[in-house]
Amino acid sequence: MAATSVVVLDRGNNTTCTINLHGATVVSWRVNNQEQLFVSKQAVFDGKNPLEAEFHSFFVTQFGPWTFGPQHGFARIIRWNLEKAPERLASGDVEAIFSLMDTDFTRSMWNYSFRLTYRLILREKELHFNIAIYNPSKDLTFSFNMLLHTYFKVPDVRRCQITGLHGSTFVDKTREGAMYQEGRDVVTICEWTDRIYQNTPQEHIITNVVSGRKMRIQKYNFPDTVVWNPWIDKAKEMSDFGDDEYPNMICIEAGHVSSPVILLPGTAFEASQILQVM
Ligand code: TA6
Repeated sequence: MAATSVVVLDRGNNTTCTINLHGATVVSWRVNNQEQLFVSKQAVFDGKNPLEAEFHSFFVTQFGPWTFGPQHGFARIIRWNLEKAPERLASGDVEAIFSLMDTDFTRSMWNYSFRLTYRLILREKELHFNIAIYNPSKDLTFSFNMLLHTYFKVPDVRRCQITGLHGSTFVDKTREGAMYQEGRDVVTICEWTDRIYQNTPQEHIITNVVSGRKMRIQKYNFPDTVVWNPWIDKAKEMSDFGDDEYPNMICIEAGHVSSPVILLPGTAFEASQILQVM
């Protein structure tokens, strides 16, 4: 019998978080039975492709196209290990831990030894992520990018406002990577948007998510924030994203992508993100 590929954290009160071990991808986060994350109806759960148009993947080693392996790196196309099955903490919160190590497959694309640990805690209205990558080598330094690809479910992306971007420099991938400075206090989306904001503050708030509520994103050791929505034409080009689904998602990603993380032998890098329904 095939080993289970889905792990559920259940906090009670219809508050759950479901992780597919393929890419350690969070495919559902329900708070009081309300889904907070966007999953495309076209998402392919075949255990091979990234669970695109879902919620959250790790792009260790590379953000974007990559000469030596798949777009956005390999961590989202590999089955992770369940290091610690969901366990209720004294606080009532539920914790699970996932891990990934180098294999012949990862070494065929990126010839380094690494240990990646990802800890998830489900609280009443919050989801906590903590990611640590360790370089066990005695003499080799490696560098990588890391990004949490977070797709929030929204009734209408045109009504969402994003705080915390004012004054930040951004790379606009829709304009051949031209660089600008954000002049708006709150950012809205009304066309194809694909931007890497650099050195952003630790907190962003998105308004008008599910049920008209706000979502707070707090990030630590992730200096960048990516804002993406494919809009209609780009959505049509994607096989795993419905043509008419773009109004119902907003992708706000905490990452370390403008510059690589450089990890010396025997050292570790840690970063975290807290999502909170307000
Ligand atoms: O994070 C933004 C982005 O890199 C966009 O440029 C767009 O390509 C999106 O991610 C989706 O990428 P994917 O490979 O998952 O289809």
